[in-house]
Amino acid sequence: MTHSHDDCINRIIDTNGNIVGTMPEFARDSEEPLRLYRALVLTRTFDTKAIALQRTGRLGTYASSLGQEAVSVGTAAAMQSNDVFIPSFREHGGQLWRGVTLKELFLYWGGDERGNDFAGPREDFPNCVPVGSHAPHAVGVALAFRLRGEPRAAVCVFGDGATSKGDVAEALNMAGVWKVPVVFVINNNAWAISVPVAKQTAAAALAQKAIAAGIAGEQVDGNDVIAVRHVVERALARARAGSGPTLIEAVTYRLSDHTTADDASRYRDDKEVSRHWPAEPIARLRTHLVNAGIWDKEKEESLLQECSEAVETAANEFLATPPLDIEAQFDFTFAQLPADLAEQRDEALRQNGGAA
Ligand SMILES: Cc1ncc(C[n+]2csc(CCOP(=O)(O)OP(=O)(O)O)c2C)c(N)n1
Ligand SMILES: [Mg+2]
Repeated sequence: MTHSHDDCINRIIDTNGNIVGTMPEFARDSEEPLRLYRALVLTRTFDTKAIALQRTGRLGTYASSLGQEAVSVGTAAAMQSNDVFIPSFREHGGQLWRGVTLKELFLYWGGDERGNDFAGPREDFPNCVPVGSHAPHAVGVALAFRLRGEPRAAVCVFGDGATSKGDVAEALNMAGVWKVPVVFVINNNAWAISVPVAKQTAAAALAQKAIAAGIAGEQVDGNDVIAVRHVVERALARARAGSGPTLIEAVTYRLSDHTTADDASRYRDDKEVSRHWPAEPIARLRTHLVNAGIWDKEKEESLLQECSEAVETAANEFLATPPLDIEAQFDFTFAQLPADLAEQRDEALRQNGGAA
C-alpha cells in the first residue's frame, strides 16, 4: 500500500473510463451507475453555488468537496437507510444521498442550526467540524446497535489529517476490542489545510492504521464511485455479520482550497493540482456511461439543467428564510443559562430593540 493514487488496490473504472476490475452486482445494469452519476453532478452543482453565495456574502465559510464527491456518494450509497452516517464537514454528497435536503445544507452553511434538524435521516449526525472527534461517537453508536441486537451499522467519515488525532486512534482501538459494526472511511484528499500527508505520518498508507487496532483495513480509489460503493458495502456486510469493523482509506485529492477562508496557492503548487484533474471522479464515470451506450450529450444537458434548477430553488428558499431570533444562539445548550450568558442574552436583546 502506498500514498500514490496509481497504486491503489481497489479500482473498477480507471481515469479513462475503462473497466479494470470486476463489475460488482449493483453495477451490472444501468440504474445504479446512473443514480450515482446524478448524485455526483448534483453535489458539484451544489458546491459551485455554495462558493458563489459565500463569495457574495450570503453564506458562511464553506468547505468544498470538489474532486472528492465519489468518496462521499459511494459511501452513502453502500449504506442501508437505517444505518447511521457520522460525517465530517466535507461530505455534502453523502448527506444529500442520505436525504438531507439542499435547503438544509444551505441553511447549515449559512450558520443556521435548523439546517441540522434533518427532515429525512433523523438519526444521522450533523457534520462534525472538530477534526476526528466524531470517531469515538461512531463506536458508541455501533456499540448501541450491538447491545440492542439491531442489524445496523455506523459509518464514520473523516480526513487524512484526522488519522493523526488521538480520538481516531482510540476509536479504532475500541472498535477492534468490542468488534462493533462500524465502518470508518478516511477521505484522504492528500492535505490537512496546508499539511500534506507525508508531513502527517510516517506510515506507508493510512489504511495500515487498522493493523495496530486488529481490524480490517484496505485502500480504494476514492475517485471511482463504483469501487467506493463496492468496498464500503462489503465492509458493511462484514460488520453486520459480526465480523468486526473496517478502516477504508479512500484515496482522492482536494482540487479546491481547504475552505473559502483559505488560499491554497500560498502553500501548494498549482502544477500539483493540474496533475490531479484528469483523475477526478465525474469525467471518468461519464466516459464509462457513454462507452456503455447509456449516456449522451442530450442526457448530460438535461441533467445539468435539472441539477441547476434544484440548487437554485433551494438557494432561493434558503435566502428567503427569515433568520432565527437573536436569542436563539443562547437557547439550546443550557437548561438554565449561566449568569454571564444570561447577561449577554439580555444585552443582545437590548441592542436588537427587544424586551430584556
Ligand atoms: C480539533 C480541531 N483542531 C483543529 C481544527 C482546524 N481544522 C479544521 S480542518 C483541519 C484539517 C483537517 O484535515 P483533514 O482531516 O485531512 O480533513 P480535510 O479538511 O482535508 O477534509 C483543521 C486542522 C479543527 N477544526 N478541529
Ligand atoms: Mg485532508
